[in-house]
Amino acid sequence: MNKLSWFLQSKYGAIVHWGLYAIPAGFWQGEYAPHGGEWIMKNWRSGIPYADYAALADQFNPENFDADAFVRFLKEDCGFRYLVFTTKHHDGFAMYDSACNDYNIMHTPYGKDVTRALSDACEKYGLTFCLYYSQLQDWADPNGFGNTWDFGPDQDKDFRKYLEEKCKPQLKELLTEYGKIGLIWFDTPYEMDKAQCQELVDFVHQFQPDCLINGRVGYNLGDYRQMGDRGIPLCTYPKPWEVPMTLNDTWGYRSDDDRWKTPEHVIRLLAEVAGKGGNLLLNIGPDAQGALPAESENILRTVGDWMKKNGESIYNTDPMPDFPYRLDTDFGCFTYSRDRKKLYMHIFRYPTVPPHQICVVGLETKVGKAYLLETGEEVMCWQTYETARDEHRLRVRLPYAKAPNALDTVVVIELEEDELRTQTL
Ligand code: FHN
Repeated sequence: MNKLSWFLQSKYGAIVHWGLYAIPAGFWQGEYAPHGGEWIMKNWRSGIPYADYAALADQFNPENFDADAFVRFLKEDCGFRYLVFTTKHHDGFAMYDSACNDYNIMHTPYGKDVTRALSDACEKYGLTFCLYYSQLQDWADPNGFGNTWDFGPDQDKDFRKYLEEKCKPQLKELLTEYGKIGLIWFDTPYEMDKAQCQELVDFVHQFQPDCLINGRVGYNLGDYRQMGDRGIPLCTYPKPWEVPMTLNDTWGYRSDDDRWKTPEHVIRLLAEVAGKGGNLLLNIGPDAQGALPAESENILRTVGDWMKKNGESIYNTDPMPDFPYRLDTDFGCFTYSRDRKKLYMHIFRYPTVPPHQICVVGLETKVGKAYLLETGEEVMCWQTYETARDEHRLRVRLPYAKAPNALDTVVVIELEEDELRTQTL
């Protein structure tokens, strides 16, 4: 099996940003920190001194965090297929038991290895466990990139020393002590040169040859393309890719960030991203106690309920060939089954006006029957070729005046040919 297979089939992953930054939650000494969240140490005024920020470790004590329940929720209630956990973000604090560097979770009142607890729970519930690791930025290390207020200009630092003394030893711990890792999620390679990035790729593969590496290892040396944060390509991108997406505006928890996306928004993103061939990596930012904000939990649960009934139209789908123009009005989008036998029509804007019909122009492939994915109820559909207009038209007539699922009603359209042909302009 191709080592990318699990990734391509997953389509929906969670990235969890959790670290010391969840304690200040966007406010330092009572003062609002612009672009706070996980960047608060760097973004508050001219930078929070390392000694002050590190003192947060003395307060970190999420006593009631239950990794088992957390992972069960992600897998069984939300429908995620993989979990990427921030084992070390740019602040340099390791959320695992690191023998090679004391700045880690074991030296907090909590004193337990959450990375191990999460990896064990992932194994138990069948969620692919993956690691986020900030390979260059490390605001706690004199030779890591980014902390210029404590350690001086970045160009004067000895990055080789950082690589050899912190980055590689920690990666080795993570790759040898936490079981099988689905993928390593590097971030912000910034000024690393290509040889250094390749060195990290080889280093990872030395311990786990099948571990995938995301594009942000640098220079496209990873196994798949990492789109920019919240960056969805306009067209289908036929090679493997993933887009990291926030649920509100920040990644790490901040108490005042209430710009939540709606469940509809997330479901529609999922369909759009899957249709364009990618994976949606949705962010979760637990608070300092490890609890999810209620809004976040509700959104994830609603999306998960939809996935339970309609997941077939997302998981294990293939990129859709691009249509030459936008389909009909703004009804929604298509996803395409990997066995090439079905098109899934995701209806976002349901035609409430009689005859409750959607007309798709430009599909040449012969279609068979159509039905509602959630109930199996057959839906009338027919194709015509209009000579004078030179248009292939597929009409789908929906049986109800009201959307059967207001979030996204999925109609399955069976295909009678293996190739999906669209009309060229
Ligand atoms: O700087 C980080 C940021 O904190 C967050 O982790 C995101 C997630 O994609 N990545 C970086 C910026 O691209």
